[in-house]
Amino acid sequence: MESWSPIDVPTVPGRGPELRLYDTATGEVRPTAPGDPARMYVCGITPYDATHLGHAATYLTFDLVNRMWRDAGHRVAYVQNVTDIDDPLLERAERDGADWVVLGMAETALFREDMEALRVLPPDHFVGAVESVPEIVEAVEKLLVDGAAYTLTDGTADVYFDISTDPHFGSESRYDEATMLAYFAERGGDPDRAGKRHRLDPLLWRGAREGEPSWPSSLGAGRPGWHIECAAIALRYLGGGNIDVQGGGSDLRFPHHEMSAAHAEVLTGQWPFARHYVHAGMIGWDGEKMSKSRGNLVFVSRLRGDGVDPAAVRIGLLSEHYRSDRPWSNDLLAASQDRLARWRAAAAEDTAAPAAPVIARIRDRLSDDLDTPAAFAALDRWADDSRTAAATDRDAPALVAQAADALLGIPLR
Ligand code: 5CA
Ligand code: ZN
Repeated sequence: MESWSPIDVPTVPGRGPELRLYDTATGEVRPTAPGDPARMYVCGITPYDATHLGHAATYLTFDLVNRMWRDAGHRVAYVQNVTDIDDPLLERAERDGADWVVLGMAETALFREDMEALRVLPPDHFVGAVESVPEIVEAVEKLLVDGAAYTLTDGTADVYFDISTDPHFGSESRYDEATMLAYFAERGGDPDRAGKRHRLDPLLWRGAREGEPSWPSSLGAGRPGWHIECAAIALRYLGGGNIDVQGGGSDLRFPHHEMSAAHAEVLTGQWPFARHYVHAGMIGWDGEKMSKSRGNLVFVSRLRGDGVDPAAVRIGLLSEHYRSDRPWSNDLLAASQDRLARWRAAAAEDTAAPAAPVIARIRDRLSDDLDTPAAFAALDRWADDSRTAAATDRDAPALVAQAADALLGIPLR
């Protein structure tokens, strides 16, 4: 499907440092040392509702990865999916008496607008599950031929993945089996389904059911399972495994990223599927994780409609470290608007405090696992210093504005 419009990225003098990121699979902050191009897959939305601040925070995180790689001189290949067919979408359409296709298209269109407003660089390939059915079927066929998948014989023709065929199964999330089973049950899995070889085996292909959409295929009519969708799209559009970053929110650590990685590893024989598994923390509201199922949502589009500057939303969502679970609040928004105004006031002057130290500091802090709190603190100090006798540099207002835009996606002029 169509991605969103390109976003202008100013060039910053000099070259940025190599990005180091925390990897869930090793539990360490390690250099990313990407290939050429740097290859990143980030799990996209299930478009049954508008983009909320939790989604936004996750995509902003990976936007910083993209920006830091570019600043270090890398070309970046970025792929993101849209889960435009899955149970939650069908359930919402049913609840509202809507057509699931129309619902998915409308929410995806709104997501594009929100991402553009937040100055998130668009993925090179923005790919729906529906348009990927042929690749997904091909992947499931291969797993069946390789003996890594099996079809249930209960008349449903549902196809499952046999997790025991991946020798590295579990190495992404590093959870024990009891934890895996609990998350599997909670996040779309079916540990108690009769006829499976292992309770954790995930669905690859759901045979057609009365009243549900399905696509004809060599597997029989049906629709894709969730994890194979991301494995097939990533392998197709990033040209194979050993990608640099597989990203998403921390709720995808298990089962989704473990299962996608297992599918991709068995399909390609390459381990690991991703050199870094990167997970953003959960944004909360009123003391709970913001989630569509809980209904405690603050929508990006609502804030935009209220006239809130998306740059302030960006600051608010990144003012604590991306890996921490963190709350959104009206106070946080107000403080972020105030911060933005102070930075912009300094960038609007004829002279300001010198640019080089603050730009070096932003680059240094972001390259260390995206330490946005410290990068923002550097801008706070620069804006404060710019109101003192240190504000003598004529080039600084423009240079710092360029750097804030290029590295943080926050335009100051
Ligand atoms: N379509 C799948 C991924 S293939 C999916 O999880 N869709 S989603 O719409 O539920 O979430 C989209 C992205 O936002 C995922 O990366 C998810 O981890 C992230 N996300 C969801 N809720 C939050 C939250 N409260 N805070 C931060 N990130 C969140
Ligand atoms: Zn995914």
